[in-house]
Amino acid sequence: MSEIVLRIDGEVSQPLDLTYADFAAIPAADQITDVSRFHPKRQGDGVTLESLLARVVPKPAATYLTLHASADNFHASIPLEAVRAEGVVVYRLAGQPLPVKNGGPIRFLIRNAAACHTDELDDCANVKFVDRIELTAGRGQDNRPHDDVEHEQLHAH
Ligand SMILES: Nc1nc2c(c(=O)[nH]1)N[C@H]1C(S)=C(S)[C@@H](COP(=O)(O)O)O[C@H]1N2
Ligand SMILES: [Mo]
Repeated sequence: MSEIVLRIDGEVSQPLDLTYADFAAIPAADQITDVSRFHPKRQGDGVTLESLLARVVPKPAATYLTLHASADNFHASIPLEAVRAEGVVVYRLAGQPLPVKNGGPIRFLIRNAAACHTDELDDCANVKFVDRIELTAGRGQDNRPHDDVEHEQLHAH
């Protein structure tokens, strides 16, 4: 529980490393319990993206939020203003760290994600196993599938 599970860096005033205990200590007003209320097929508790951004203080140059999952080399980069109020960082399930089978230890979720590859804020940007959130000046690394064929190949893994 003292292991760093997420780093937030890039175009920020104050980079931040977070452990499970750090997430659990975030004030109740910023906690989002039971994400299945808005994503029926996903489970767990999280915190608002906004509460984490308030701590790192994005620089004016930061225009994209780039999500990195080094576990499987998956990346998504989405416009910061569009995702600011919609992002949830899921870290816990039933009082324990979010299991890998649920996309843990950290999973990003967009409250009202669009269908896959129909929008920048799509279901494909709900990155599992996120270990780094990088604020970038312009679009950063992004290898989300572009079409149905690529998408099926990814889901076949
Ligand atoms: N790390 C990682 N996150 C990922 C993916 C992936 O392959 N690796 N697939 C994305 C895609 S294309 C979709 S549609 C959703 C699927 O989420 P689910 O497994 O909860 O249904 O996760 C997204 N997050
Ligand atoms: Mo997807």
